[in-house]
Order: sequence, then structure tokens, then C-alpha cells
Amino acid sequence: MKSNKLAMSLIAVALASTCGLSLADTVVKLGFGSPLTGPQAHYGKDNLNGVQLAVDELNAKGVVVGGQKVKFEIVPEDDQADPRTGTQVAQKLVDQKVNVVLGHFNSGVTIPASKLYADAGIPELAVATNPQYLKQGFKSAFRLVGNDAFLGKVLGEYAVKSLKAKSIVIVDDRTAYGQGLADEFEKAVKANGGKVARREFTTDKSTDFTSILTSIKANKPEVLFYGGADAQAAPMAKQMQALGITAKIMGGDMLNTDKFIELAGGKPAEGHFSAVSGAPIAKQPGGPAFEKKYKDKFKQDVVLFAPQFYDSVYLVAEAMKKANSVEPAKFLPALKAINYKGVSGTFSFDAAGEPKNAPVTIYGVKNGKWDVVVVK
Ligand code: ABU
Repeated sequence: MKSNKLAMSLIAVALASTCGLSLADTVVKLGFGSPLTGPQAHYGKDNLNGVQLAVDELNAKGVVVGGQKVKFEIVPEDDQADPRTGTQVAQKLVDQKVNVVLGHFNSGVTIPASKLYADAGIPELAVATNPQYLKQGFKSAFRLVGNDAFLGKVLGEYAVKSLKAKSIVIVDDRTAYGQGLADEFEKAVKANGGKVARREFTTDKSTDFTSILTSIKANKPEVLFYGGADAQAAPMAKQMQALGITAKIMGGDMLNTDKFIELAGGKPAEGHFSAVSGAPIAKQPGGPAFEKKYKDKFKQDVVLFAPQFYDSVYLVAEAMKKANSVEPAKFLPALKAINYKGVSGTFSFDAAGEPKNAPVTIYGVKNGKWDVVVVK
């Protein structure tokens, strides 16, 4: 019996050392949620890559919290960009007692999921941009990027004041993100003395906009604001060209991908605009170095928010070190007070959990690439 116990202990030690884990290591579970399958998987995998890169670096360096070596472990969940699936995976993360949640990506998922995390006292760092996420007043919720009130304001002002568009139409996909951003854009157009000639809506699954566009054509739009994702905006751009609609599409962060240009087939994407929270990656403090590391490891370019997700791991590790604890209730106050210089910018949060430094960059497609137009 005694020799059996000894053999088991030796096996445990051997297994632990094979995994690079000393028996005394504390495992920190980083819950992660984003779409990892379906038409929005490219955004979610990019987020996960950012987290993976940071975790690999931190585990290789070795992080000590309260005198104890910690090992970061990602618990990834595919929320499929779907609010119902999102709450199911959120419950799974809560049941697994993750120390923190990085995500979600979609506002329509983040808003309902955040209640489960808040009830469980689990800090959450999301890139969902609908302002409603943080208007719920949860003390454990944070946003890594500026919200759509800013994006909509900057885009609305740009459409009226810089593009001098007289005929503006709006289409949204009826998601919390698309509709919310379109509402903010409409407010900003009106606040700047502009008019919205027509407002239409579609869904986040549609790819044929011929009938909406045919009726919109009568308005002779100079700007068509689209609140939604690249997988819808790209066929819309193609169909606009086929119908002879010369309006510039304007949209938010979900349009700002290479996939938009590829799916639109190159030329139909030219001249359209998107706005993203944050400085352009080339101007971010660690942006160019991050882009290189990312490309070396994943053999692809950054899609959108990988730098912010990478930073989120580091700022959680920083908060844990400051609090000498990996317990959510103990490191939460340190997260609230954090001032962390990451690769994508310096992170500190206001009382609601919104980032204090959140510039907005407007991009335009020029020669098959998203080019910086202006930073606001
Ligand atoms: N703005 C980030 C991704 C889209 C969303 O907020 O739903």
C-alpha cells in the first residue's frame, strides 16, 4: 500500500515537471469568450491569439503573485456571436470558477453575459462597444476600448463637416452593436446640422441587399452608414457598385478588416470609411513590435483587437501582483486603480469601467488597404 502511494507521488511529480508546472504553482484560469466559429470567427480567433501570445510570454517568464509562482491557463469558449449561446458559455465559465473573463467581443453577447459574471464577482474585460454594457452599473465590468457613443459622434461629425454629405442614409443589422452605433451616428449627424434621409434595417445574417439598395438609390445618397459586420458590408459594397450607387459606406470597428476588402472583391471597397477606438497600430507604443511577434507566431496579420486582448492579460497579471492575490475579490480593486502601459496604449478606467484614454481613428480604403484618414 505504502509503495503504491509512493509510486503515485513520483508519477505526479514526473507529470507536473513534464508540463513545466511545479506542484506549488497556482493556476490562474483566464476565461475567454468570443465567436470562434461562423462568419465572425476571424474576429474571435484574433482576440484569442492576442491572449495566447501574452499567456505564453508570461508563463515562460514566470509570474509570482504573493510569493507563489502562477501559471496562466486559458479557458476558451465559443459564443458564436449569439446572445443565447453567450449566456450559456458565460454560465460554463462561472461554473468553472475562472479568475477573470477576457471578452466578450459582441455587445449583444456581452450585455446579457456580464450579469452572470457580475453576480459571481468575476472581473470582465470586454471590447463590446455598446455603451449599455457599462450602464448596468456592474462593479466588476471594464471596457478595453472606447464605446460607440464616441465612434458614432466622430463618424457623424466627419460625414457632415468633412465629407459635407447632404444626403445620408442609414442601414443597421438590428444587433445591439449595429443598431446602437447607427443610433449614435444619427444623433451626431443631427447635432452637426445634417439630415438623415432614410433609415433601413436588415439582419446580421443577410448578404442580399438589392431590394433595400434599390429603394435607397432614389435618395441619391452621398453617405451610407452601415451598422454591422464586414461579412454584410462587403456584399453591400459590391451590390452598391452594381446598382451605380456611389455613396461612401461608413461604419464602425467591425468594418475595419482585410476581410471587408477581400469579400468586397477589392475595387468595390475603395473609398469607404470605418472608425476604430484606439490609435493606429503603427502609432501604438508597442504596435509595430507586436505586429511582428503576432505574424511570426500565427502566420497572419492582426485582424482587429488582438493587441487589446494581449494587453488585457498583462494588466490582469499586474493587478494580481499589486494585490498579492489571484482571488477576484482581492485583485478587483487593483484593476480599478490600474495605470498600465500596454502595447496598444495606457490603460486606466473611470468609475464606470470605461477606459480613460480612448482616441478614435478614422480609416479609409485606399489602394486595397485601410489607410489612416484622421485620429480624433
Ligand atoms: N465593437 C466591437 C465588436 C462589436 C460589438 O461591440 O458588438
